[in-house]
Amino acid sequence: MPYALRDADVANYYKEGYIVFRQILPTALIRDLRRECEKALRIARRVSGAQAQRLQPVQQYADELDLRPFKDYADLPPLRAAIAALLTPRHVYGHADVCGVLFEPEHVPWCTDWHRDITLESSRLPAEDFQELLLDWNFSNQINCPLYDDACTWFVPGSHLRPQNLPGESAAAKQPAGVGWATRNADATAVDLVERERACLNYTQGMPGAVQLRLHAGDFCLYRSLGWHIGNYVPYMKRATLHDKVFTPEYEVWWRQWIKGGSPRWEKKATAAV
Ligand SMILES: O=C(O)CCC(=O)C(=O)O
Ligand SMILES: [Fe+2]
Repeated sequence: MPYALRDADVANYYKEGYIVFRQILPTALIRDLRRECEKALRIARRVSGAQAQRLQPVQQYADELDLRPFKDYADLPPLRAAIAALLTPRHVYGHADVCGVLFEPEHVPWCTDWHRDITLESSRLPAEDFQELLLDWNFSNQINCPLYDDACTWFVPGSHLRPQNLPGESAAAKQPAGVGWATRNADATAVDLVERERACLNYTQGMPGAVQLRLHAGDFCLYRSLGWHIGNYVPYMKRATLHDKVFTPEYEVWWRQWIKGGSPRWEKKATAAV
């Protein structure tokens, strides 16, 4: 049965910048993915240490993981249909060399900085091109698809439409001591874990207009990652959340050049809807 997507849901995605397809993964697929993600967690901690946030792309570890469930996720008909209905049939997720998994830290709570994944500065684009790109719906559609209940991600609805930050957003994004990416690898014996958890929560909650994305196992959340967002993590809440992107062919070309450090131009006409 196709996933029921109402016009109001589509309109809301454009306005708010995020949407959740509730319980769209079948239980058998969740089970298979959990099994492989258990292995992926061990790999992530081996490769990046106890505080590892992710393993991405999972394809890189094909010799240790069974990638079939990830392929099943990428091919899932109701999911493909829901994305086609929300965006267009040209929007495709589940690229094997992009899809990864987000995990909980082993010992110490931490949060990322409040951030936008791409800004005028990091886009390396002229201001007018960045403006085009910001308003282009093919751009910066990111996925969090949890295999366990997951309330780590917070998002500021509507912020994806604003090229300029509001003064309160810029102020709230400044990290006080002890929170943010830079403090991820704190020594578990040297920090008070409860104080650390509280500091991360206060910082996370301090962003005006932020909402906590409360996701359940098998939900699929799509969000415009050029809007303000954060991940806030505690070691006692298990996390294995597929982390992925939706590409059009044109956006994929742009993104692959940009992520390698290039400065590709953004051609608006090349991305027009068909
Ligand atoms: O953990 C999350 O859900 C968000 C992670 C994130 O925004 C990032 O690593 O850029
Ligand atoms: Fe991010």
